[in-house]
Amino acid sequence: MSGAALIERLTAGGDWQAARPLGDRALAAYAEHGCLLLKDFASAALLQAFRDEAATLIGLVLDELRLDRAASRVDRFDRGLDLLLEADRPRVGRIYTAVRKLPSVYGLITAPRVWAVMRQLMATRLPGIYPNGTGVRMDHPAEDTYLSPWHQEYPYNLTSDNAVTLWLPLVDVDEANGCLRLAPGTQRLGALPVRVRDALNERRNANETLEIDGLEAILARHTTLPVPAAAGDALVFHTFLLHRSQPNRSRATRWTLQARYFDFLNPTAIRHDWVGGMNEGVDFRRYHPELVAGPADG
Ligand SMILES: O=C(O)CCC(=O)C(=O)O
Repeated sequence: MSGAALIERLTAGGDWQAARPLGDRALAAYAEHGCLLLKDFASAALLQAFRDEAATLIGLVLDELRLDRAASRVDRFDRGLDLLLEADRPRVGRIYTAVRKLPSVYGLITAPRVWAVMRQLMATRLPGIYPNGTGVRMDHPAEDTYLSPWHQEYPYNLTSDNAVTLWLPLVDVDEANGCLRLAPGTQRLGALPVRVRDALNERRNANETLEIDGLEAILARHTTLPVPAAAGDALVFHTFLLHRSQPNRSRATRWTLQARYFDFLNPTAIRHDWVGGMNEGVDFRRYHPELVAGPADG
């Protein structure tokens, strides 16, 4: 299947207010490919609320640093963020930690439409959310340090092997600013063995903690494709689906929201007492010694 045909197959629209918004075609595509692109998923009001709230945070820090946003080269809700990046990069790191606490973020990730989709995708009546797996990424132009290499979500978040990530762009994403790259169908491989580099993320870069063993050979057997999306669309994908970041080569920050959901009724989740992963201080090796490949260094 061509990339365009595959994207078309993964794209789902619909009445997001309905109790069961996903139709049979979308559910079949998810079962086969492990991912879906939900068009116009987020409510416009919540998206706007996020932009207003983020603009407020940025404005407060600009004022504190006595920076004049009129000098900004960005003409968007995050006007002035470029000035903050130049003036005080560590401070922008603290804004990164703060934005996930905004009310609009909770509104977006706990909207009834999200729970409806999660109930359908996981075929469960009791989905849960993994609080430490919620975040708002700010990927800045030409800054590659925090880009995520190919990975599955499962070893980072554990909890349930029936689990879904919601990845929601807060600005349009494309090949220029780095939309997500997915390997559809790889969820069927199950949890892949990993080399453990920093089991508890003590070095504070989650992207350098685990490394999939034999990755090149796995990728050689699968199609991978970039998935451009508009602000307010949502990508939903299975916890075993291989995916990775792409660099931001545009002139503005790429803002995206991530939240992770799991099935409370899943046998693995029950056996493990719904325990989360490294963000909850849990060492993956304790729960999955069979998935640890090669000599461990961390
Ligand atoms: O947004 C990105 O660049 C990567 C995000 C990702 O891989 C994840 O949230 O698991």
